Amino acid sequence: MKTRITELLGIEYPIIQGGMAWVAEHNLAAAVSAAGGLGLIGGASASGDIVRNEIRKAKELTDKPVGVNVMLMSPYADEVAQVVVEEGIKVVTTGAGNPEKYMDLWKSAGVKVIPVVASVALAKRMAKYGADAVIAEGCESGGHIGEQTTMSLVPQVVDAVEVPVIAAGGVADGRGFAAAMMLGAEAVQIGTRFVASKEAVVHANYKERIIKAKDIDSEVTGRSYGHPIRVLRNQMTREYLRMEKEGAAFEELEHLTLGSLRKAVVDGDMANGSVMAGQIAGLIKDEKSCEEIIKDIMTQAEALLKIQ
Ligand code: TUI
Repeated sequence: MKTRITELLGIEYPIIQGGMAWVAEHNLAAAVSAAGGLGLIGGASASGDIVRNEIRKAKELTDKPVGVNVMLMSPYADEVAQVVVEEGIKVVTTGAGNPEKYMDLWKSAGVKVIPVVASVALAKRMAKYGADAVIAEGCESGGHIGEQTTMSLVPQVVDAVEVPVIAAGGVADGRGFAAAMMLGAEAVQIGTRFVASKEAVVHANYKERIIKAKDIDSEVTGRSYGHPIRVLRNQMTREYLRMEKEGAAFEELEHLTLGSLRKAVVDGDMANGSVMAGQIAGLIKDEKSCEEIIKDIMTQAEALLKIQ
């Protein structure tokens, strides 16, 4: 399937991987790229040197292009922005902020810039500042989210900008992919489905928690502080939401979620960890290789899209 995104990125299938903190490391990124999608290394809150090392390891695993996601709230965002240029990365996605101040640096180095947006206003602004495409990410997604659902955000962004739009949030199979195309998207970004992949270097408990998740198992912490983060419900979220309801100070709660992502991904602590996942976790029933995930999505989507 050819779209402006497959052409722009030189990839076989219009599927890109989310830049998930702690999860999107070199093994996953290389596996998604090798399978014909676009794999990304998640810069998250890692230093420039850590990201540089991840990029180099990914390049040892695949000749296909691998991108980097720059998490703009990271204290290391400036150095990671520089590292991607030094390492010859050709595609950058950004999240959790406005990447305007890096646009000149990246564009002049020939880097394709694809910001995640959660509103039409930011999509328009990014297109004006030279973004090559935008990712319209609905609040079904895991992690840091906006307010709009994928279903309403994607067509509104498609109508507002000329650049191609990638849909994110709530896509884990060919039906979701086909629906995104019907909304006018030219690719999808997939996160949660790739967490439960064979190649994801994530604690087995995390994958199992996603596979066992029901539709209603996710919760949003931090809404009242303007820091909404979608995670699967556990002891930590119950405590967090109780304290949030009682009006606890943001600083008091922040430590509950920030360091706790590592607890979930690395230690497999499903009680105290921050188990970030999208609402579509309930649809995911098994661990598959990235290649199987991508092939299954494309086979199912192509059959559906031919019917109409
Ligand atoms: O970035 C994400 N998802 C994430 S990042 C993350 S790690 C983290 N660590 C510390 C603090 C916060 C997060 C876990 N999950 N998705 C992309 C995304 N970006 N979703 C929503 C947005 C967004 C929201 C508002 C982008 C821009 C924006 O407004 C910026 C502006 O200035 O208008």
